[in-house]
Amino acid sequence: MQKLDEALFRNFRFEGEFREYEENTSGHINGTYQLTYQQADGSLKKYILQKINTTIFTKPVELMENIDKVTKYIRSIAAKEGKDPERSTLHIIKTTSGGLFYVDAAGDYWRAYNFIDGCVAYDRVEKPEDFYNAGVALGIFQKMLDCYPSEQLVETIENFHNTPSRYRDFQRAVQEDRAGRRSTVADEIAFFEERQDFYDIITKRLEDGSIPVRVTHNDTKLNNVLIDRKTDEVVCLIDMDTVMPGSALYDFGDSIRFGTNTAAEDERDLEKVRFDLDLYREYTNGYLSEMKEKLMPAELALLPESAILMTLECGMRFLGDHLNGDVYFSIHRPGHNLDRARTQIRLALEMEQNIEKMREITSAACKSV
Ligand code: ADP
Ligand code: GN1
Ligand code: MG
Repeated sequence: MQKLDEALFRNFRFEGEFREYEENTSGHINGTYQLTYQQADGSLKKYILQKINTTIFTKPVELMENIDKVTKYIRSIAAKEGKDPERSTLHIIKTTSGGLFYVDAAGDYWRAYNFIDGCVAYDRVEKPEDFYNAGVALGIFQKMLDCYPSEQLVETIENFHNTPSRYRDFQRAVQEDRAGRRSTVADEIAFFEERQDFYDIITKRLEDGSIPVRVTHNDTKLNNVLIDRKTDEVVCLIDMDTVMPGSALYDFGDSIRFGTNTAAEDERDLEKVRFDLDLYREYTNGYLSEMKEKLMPAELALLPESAILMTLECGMRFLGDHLNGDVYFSIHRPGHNLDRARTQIRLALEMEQNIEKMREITSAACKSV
């Protein structure tokens, strides 16, 4: 863990006296720290401080402008709907000079948010109702941003969910074999090669206009969803670095990828990794209770396939990173990215076997009131 200097914190408009900080290691990309400040009345107030991973997010200025625009917009809608704007989305804590981020002497970019208290971001579904509620929350999020002009947002990572482009990156990783691991993962590589004709199911429809470009979150896994510890209500979606123009199917598919897994994303015992069809039903019912009138028939028809696609895409990204020598996703043990890739393979296989049932569930959710 990087040791932080209190002097860094003084660059932000945090209220009170600094008391302590701790690291949160659940994300794979940014450095996340939870800071505690004591207020004059003795109460404690928390903040989130993050070091933006600028190797991955090469446009941190535009990224922060995106987040500023979208979070302000969500807060204004929440206020109109009588909801608490401060719990409806992230709120950037400005730097002492009024900026959206602080650049330190080493050139690292730091940003801060309000800490949304009393919440938990689960790494696995614990109660099916939570997953239903997460589906509702994604629907509300997409609906709120439905009228937001997507051209005002910068693509923070180009081709982020362009699966054919991800597959080309994967093929390059296989070819270059930078970490010398290719021969040990031949079966896993073959798995992704065998499915290459499937990878353009969303991009080709975005290109020919048969499905629309919307403002989407693009990283909707459950640990980017805050759930109230006491009421179990979904409070909001966090981790807004990839909010940009995309397809609603990316968000739905990625939520299913992560949440329907009966085990952790990095589980080593693959016997524990199953695709839970009941959880697919929960999320689909929740999501479509908000979005079924908004989505076009061509989008509704692709919901089950989008789950398989996002699982395959994530799997090839993990395996590609394993082949590249673990340069993208944070790892906490040797072979971590390979373990993650294997869970995605297992899940995608089970989804493929259940595709008809997934279609039935999706059609039923479209018909129900
Ligand atoms: P990464 O991009 O690395 O995934 P996240 O922005 O998702 O980073 O943050 C990592 C974790 O920190 C989240 O899963 C959540 O547990 C916690 N977290 C982040 N922002 C907040 C916030 N504003 N309030 C409460 N918890 C937060
Ligand atoms: C990363 O940032 P985090 O941990 O929420 C990744 C997602 C992957 C996910 C897999 C910017 O998400 O695309 O689906 O890991 N984010 C980025 O767990 O690459
Ligand atoms: Mg995250």
